Amino acid sequence: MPEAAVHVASGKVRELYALDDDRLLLVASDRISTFDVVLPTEIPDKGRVLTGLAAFWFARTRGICANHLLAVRPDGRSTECRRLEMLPIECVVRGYLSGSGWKDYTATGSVCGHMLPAGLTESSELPEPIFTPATKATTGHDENIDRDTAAELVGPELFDAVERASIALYRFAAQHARERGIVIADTKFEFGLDEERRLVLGDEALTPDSSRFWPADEYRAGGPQPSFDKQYARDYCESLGWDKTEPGPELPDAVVAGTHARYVEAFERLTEIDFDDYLADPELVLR
Ligand code: PZK
Repeated sequence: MPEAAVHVASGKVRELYALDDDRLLLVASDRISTFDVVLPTEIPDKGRVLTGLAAFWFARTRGICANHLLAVRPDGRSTECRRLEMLPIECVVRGYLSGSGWKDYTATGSVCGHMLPAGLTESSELPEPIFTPATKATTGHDENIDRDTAAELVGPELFDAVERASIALYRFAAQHARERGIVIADTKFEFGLDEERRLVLGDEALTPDSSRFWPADEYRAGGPQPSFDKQYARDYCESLGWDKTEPGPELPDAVVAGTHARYVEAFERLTEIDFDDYLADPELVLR
């Protein structure tokens, strides 16, 4: 529990506290959501896996873009961050056609103003990764917006900067992951400005909660892909005939164990660090 930290916000599976005027504490819980519903059963270590992975990427992408990470706490699930003035757009990069990108493509042949080649199928790899900003919906789902709308929200020069940074971050991570058997189909970044109005990457980045991770050995365009981390939970929920409204179902022990193993596997493949070593010394991911 954070000492003398004031709770400032709750996400679906994370909490945000203020440490002082300049610093925030981001705490990742072990809660898991499927079909946008938080389940009553936790996945042990999930918050530590996501925190460690995000910190790993922050440490390795500082040369591409500055980020808000100041420290990883010994609990392995909390990070101290610089407080930023967050931009009002979600910075999504897509390397593959899935989710709302696939939906928009089937309806219009383009995604957020990017004209795409004809004949792509669901989960197709795109010729180049595309930047597809979205609004931050306070309730319900984020909505894709076109480039002009995004540029109006943040200004044209910041729009250019976040697009370039987002694409560069995605390219770096997607190549790193692909070499280790994981497809990062798409990902969402959130940026802010520091006191000098420099662009800084915030939030959590390049985790399975902020991205679509697919097992590369099962990748085949032409339909939906299994989720690297959440597929056991989704399959179990589907098998119940659950209507995907609150409350979600409890997960049986075998599904919890399988899901836990997949999170740990993603961590170990991407970081090349033994997860038990991370638990013993979380700062390992920063070296
Ligand atoms: C910030 N969120 C979303 C995340 C929540 C809510 N470095 C920063 N500076 C200022 N604000 C934020 C950040 C970051 N990151 C992020 N809201 C504000 C969020 C996690 C849990 F409840």
